[in-house]
Amino acid sequence: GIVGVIGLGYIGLPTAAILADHGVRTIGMDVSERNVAAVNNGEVPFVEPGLREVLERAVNSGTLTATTQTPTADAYIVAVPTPFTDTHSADLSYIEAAADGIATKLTGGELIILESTSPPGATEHMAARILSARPDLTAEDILVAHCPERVLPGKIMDEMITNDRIIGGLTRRAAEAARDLYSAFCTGEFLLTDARTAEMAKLTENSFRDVNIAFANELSVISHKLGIDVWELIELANHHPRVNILQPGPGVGGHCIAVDPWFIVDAAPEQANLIRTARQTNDAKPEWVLGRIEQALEAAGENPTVALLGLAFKANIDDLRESPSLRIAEKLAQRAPGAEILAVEPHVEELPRALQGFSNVALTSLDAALAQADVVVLLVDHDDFKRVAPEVLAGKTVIDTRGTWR
Ligand code: SAJ
Repeated sequence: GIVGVIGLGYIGLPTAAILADHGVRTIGMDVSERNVAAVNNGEVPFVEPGLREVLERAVNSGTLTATTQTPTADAYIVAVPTPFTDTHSADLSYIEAAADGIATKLTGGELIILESTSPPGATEHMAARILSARPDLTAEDILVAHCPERVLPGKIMDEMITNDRIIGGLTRRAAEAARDLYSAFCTGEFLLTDARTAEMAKLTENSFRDVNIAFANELSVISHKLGIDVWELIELANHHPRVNILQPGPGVGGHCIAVDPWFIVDAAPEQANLIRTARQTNDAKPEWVLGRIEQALEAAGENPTVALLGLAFKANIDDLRESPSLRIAEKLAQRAPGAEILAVEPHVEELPRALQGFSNVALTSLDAALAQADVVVLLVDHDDFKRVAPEVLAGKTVIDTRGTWR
């Protein structure tokens, strides 16, 4: 059968490429004409190691094509964004738009899989929306399941094949049909459950990580106050057989860990206290880092130059979504008009939009920034930055938010 993948972003495109590379006729759909044209040329519109080769192979062999219209297919995989609104609730409008498009194509018997990270109940909502657009169909005529994606950006091409998959069906039959589809390429274990539990499982995984990082970030603030090296502290504590603390940093970014816990808070506001506090702790970390930078700039005298190393939300990727580093750069540009800010981000070619229009900010090479800076702030532990020799930093004020240079 034909698989239609709705949304060709960080998850949908690798999914479509891997399916097609395993011989499944796949049609990818995206609202962006630019992305669709890129994909049809075998080009990846973002950075993900290993994706280009697989995409090229799939496009050249003719098993993958892309279009801006919802395709007619036997199975659909919905991988569209679920951003959150100003009030921290999930914005389901992209899922609804995908459902509306799919509804026009159904003849009965199709499998529809929601992969987008979703608040509890979203899969039922999607199915209800499809059925209300198609009163000629009943719930038994469509197979609907939620299979949350849990691949790690930067390692997507491996993890998509090897990770275990949670498959939550609205019915048992839907879960089994989804399992059959994923078995075309996935070598991990298939864990069948209901849709709500699957939705919550994904949110729980990311909240687990958020809470643990919040613990590390709180420790770093406490350690700074007490004159303790937090990285040594955590390393020592982690020698205990039952302790495994994550790493502090300038805050938590990305489109998942910084977002998903809010869906749990929104679903159970009275009960989700620890999860909310962790989110707030991590969200407050950039402001704490900014305070330290401002102090260093004050001590550096008139018109200081500050190098900000890294704008991405984590190491070795170009993804700027919800990036604490980018937020720090933007706020510093506003608050320190007298300072010269040299931003270094080897994975982007031009200054991100959030930083354009500030006359005190420039995107420069690592070497140029290090040569000129009075204050050096390491925000992202990109491999390029790990190689900086200690002599180059001598005489400068260094704020290492990741413990990379200790
Ligand atoms: N971070 C720290 N300290 C750490 C680990 C991470 O500060 O010890 C920061 C990172 O710098 C980054 C943020 O947390 O700003 C998130 O990075 P990440 O590498 O933890 O996770 P993501 O957002 O790239 O991907 C996560 C993964 N979830 C889990 O590991 C539980 C991934 O498996 C999910 O598929 C993905 O979210 C998603 O799409 O939900």
